[in-house]
Amino acid sequence: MKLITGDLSPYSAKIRMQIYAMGITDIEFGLPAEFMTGKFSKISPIGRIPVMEVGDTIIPESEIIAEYLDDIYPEKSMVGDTPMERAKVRIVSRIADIYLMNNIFMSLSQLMTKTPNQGILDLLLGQVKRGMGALEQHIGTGDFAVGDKLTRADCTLVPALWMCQNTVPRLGTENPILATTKVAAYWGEIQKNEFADKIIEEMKRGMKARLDGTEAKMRAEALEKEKSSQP
Ligand SMILES: N[C@@H](CCC(=O)N[C@@H](CS)C(=O)NCC(=O)O)C(=O)O
Repeated sequence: MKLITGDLSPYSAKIRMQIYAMGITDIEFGLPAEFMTGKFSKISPIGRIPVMEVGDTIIPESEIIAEYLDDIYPEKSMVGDTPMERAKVRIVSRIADIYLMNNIFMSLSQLMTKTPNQGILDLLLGQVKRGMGALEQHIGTGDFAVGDKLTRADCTLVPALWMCQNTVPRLGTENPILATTKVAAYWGEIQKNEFADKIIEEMKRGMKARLDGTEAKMRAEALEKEKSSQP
């Protein structure tokens, strides 16, 4: 199996954290040139990472990949032990994916425009704050997001909260974690977890590559290679 993944991609980081925590060691990681040249929909019609390649089949969407890993390694499954625990894990994971990460991601597009649209930012970051409020109600009070052990809820939340902390202030809005109590306590604690720490370091590496121009250079090289290979 091969995971198409990027260091800074929070949806990819979520799957990497699950793979590390489940102790799966035979999945290859990579990012094809097509992702950098804007042609990734040739590989996966949705055009986004992560994607899991299993033989000739591709599985897009982080939540589907997460479920697939749990299904093929049921003895290591990270979705919880009882129907109620599984429901709670899925709720937290869904809040992180849909209400936090998706809105943050869309708002980041405004950083790439010369004149950011404040209306768009207000709408999307308002939704992030609302999602954070919901998370504050649903998250547990122990060291983990749900129950007393690491689950997929943590794998989704760690990259989502890292994105909240490290990108939302760049959009002119206070880090929404600061307005919470339970989420803030959880965030302080979960960063000590070895698998959380590992993906946070990878995301930092991705952020550095974005900011210092390494990523742009790789994209330019990939585009150049594509151009020179055309007849
Ligand atoms: N719902 C998707 C979202 C994936 C997503 O948005 N990935 C970003 C990187 S974190 C991406 O590939 N963006 C490229 C694009 O939008 O063209 C999932 O859960 O996997």
